[in-house]
Amino acid sequence: MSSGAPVITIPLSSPFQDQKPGTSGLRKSSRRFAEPHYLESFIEAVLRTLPGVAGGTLVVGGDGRYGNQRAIEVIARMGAAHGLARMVTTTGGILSTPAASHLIRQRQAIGGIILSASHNPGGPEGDFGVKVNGSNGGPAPESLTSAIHACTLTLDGYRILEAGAGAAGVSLAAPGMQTMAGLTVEVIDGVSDYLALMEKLFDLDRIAELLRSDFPVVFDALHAVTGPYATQLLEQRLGAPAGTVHNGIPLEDFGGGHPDPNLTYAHELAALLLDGDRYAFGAACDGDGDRNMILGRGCFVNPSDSLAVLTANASVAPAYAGGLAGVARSMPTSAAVDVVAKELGLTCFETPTGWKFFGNLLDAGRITLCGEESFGTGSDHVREKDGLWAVLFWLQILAERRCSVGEVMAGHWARFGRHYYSRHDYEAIPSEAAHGLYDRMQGMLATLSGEAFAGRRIATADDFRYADPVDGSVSEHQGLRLLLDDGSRVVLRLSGTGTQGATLRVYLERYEPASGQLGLDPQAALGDLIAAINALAEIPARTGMDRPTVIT
Ligand code: VG1
Ligand code: CO
Repeated sequence: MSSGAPVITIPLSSPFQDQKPGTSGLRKSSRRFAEPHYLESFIEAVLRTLPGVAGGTLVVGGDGRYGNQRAIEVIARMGAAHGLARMVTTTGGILSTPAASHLIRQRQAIGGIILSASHNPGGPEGDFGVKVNGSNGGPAPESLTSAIHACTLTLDGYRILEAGAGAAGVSLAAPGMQTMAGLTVEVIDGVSDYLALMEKLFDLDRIAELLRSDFPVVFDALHAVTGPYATQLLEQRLGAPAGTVHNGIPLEDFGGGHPDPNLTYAHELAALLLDGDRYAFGAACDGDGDRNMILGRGCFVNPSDSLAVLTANASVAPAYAGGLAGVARSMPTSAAVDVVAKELGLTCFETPTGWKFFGNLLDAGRITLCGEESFGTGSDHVREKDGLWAVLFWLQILAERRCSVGEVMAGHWARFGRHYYSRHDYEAIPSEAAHGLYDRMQGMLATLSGEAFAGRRIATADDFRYADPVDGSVSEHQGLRLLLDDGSRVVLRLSGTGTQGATLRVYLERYEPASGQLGLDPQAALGDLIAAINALAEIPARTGMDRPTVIT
């Protein structure tokens, strides 16, 4: 440490072990984070493991949830004790995940710490989280998270600048420079750099023209991080009327809501678009701003379809007019984008769930667009999924095509065929029941090939394994797949992001060619697959639930 200000080393009575290897951060209840030394222990492991901390620059911010500002203060004091040279943070500590990714890249930082539990509820009774990103701006790769995990197992103490020493604390009230012993704390406006990036990628003037025509839009920030971004972007830059952004003030408990943009948790927005006719376009993002939900009048865009539509229409956005290097989707995401990629002569990669698996492909220039079925879409402009980027991309397409969202979808299916798709989530089931169900299915896989299933035959039953085409690293056990002989699929996974019990995800998919029936209700179109997997995996009996908690 350069300054000689008092650093205290606090010994830990029991080493901190509560971190799963392979997860890009730590997501637990706020109560857990309030336990003495809990947050500090994890930050210690991060600061000991992340390369370049001494003398480096670190980006820190979060989605505004309860605990955000305290964590920024702790990271500053611990960063100072570890010889960090500069911490870049934002007014109010508000920084969306994609904006953080951009900032890390722009500032050539050693990485970032994003304080968020993403789409999980916040507040003293909700969840808190600490995500670690690397110097490419993306979620820490498995090699780094495993090293952080290993470090948490051997911690004997942590180093922190004594409160009151070197600085009274970090003030996040306004942009400016502060120092804390040898550490420079730079507080910036977290929104403007991100807006400048969007300005480069899209023709915002053209979108503004669309919004000035008879095209009313609504955006629900769910009282989470995108409020300030969306207000500046939609209402100030693009000229949408004041009030276009609903729930635009970030609150520590998200107003008691669940900041997850899906039909269940963003039901107010869904009702505006699906039951009313006031708006032509609606969108929402999650707690930390990396997810998006797109709605048209009477029309919900399935996220897997959204990735396919963006790929098929990429040339309307200036940033992608020159063509795409390739595309990627996570394994449980529907193959809608595969069909588009094939037609356009693009390579389409299939990765495990989680944005970190796109990182190498993006860094190597092998892909330009990528996405997940879980409302995540993004491109090589940052190394995270990006909710508002997806909203702008859709508006760019609509500004060019001058038609409704429903017409875009109908036109897409008429050209490429339709992948009927649904995800059924069984949330907060007792861990033993979930693992019992999953382990049983895993054990049965070898016997399932060739068996009859929902009037088809199972062509392949396997546990998805991914070999990274860039660095050759292998990730095993990424989800159970039943691939049927007509191209339909059922996939089972256990969530890695829940904090209560376990969450079982069942992914269902069936392809209907362009000449077939394109206007069915997805639940009806997938009815036989749903019944078959419920029976085979004994889902109702083993979960004790006769229907999923969330259906997408
Ligand atoms: C979920 C989604 C996954 C996504 C992850 C992080 O994981 O299914 O696609 O990458 O959340 O998203 P899981 O393991 O619960 O299925 V976020 O918005 O928390 O950064
Ligand atoms: Co998120």
